Amino acid sequence: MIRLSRLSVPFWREALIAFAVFVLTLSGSLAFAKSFHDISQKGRAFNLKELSVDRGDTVRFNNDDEFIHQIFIDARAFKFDSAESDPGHVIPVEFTAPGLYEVRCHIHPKMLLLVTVK
Ligand SMILES: [Cu+2]
Repeated sequence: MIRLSRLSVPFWREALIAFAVFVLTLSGSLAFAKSFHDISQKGRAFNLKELSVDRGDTVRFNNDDEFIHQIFIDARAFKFDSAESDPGHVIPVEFTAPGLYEVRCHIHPKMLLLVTVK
């Protein structure tokens, strides 16, 4: 009995430490959980004028028109230049740096979406 109780103290200490590490890892991954945001390209326009996302989030640009679109961002902190996207296709863009970005389509120069990345 004495031997068992001597053995069980370090076991429970290790179990508690392992549990604490597990909880911290879980809360850490929740804090950095990445989200997806859907934007529609329709009628030669984005369905929103502004969007706010968290760093690491992905914006999916859905081509809901009957002709091609494209996505480009040309900022110092973040650049993106997609291929042309056919109707029904999606361009995913992961925003990896905080800032305010002008998202445009080079085919339709009037298309503009302002994305704030926190
Ligand atoms: Cu376009």
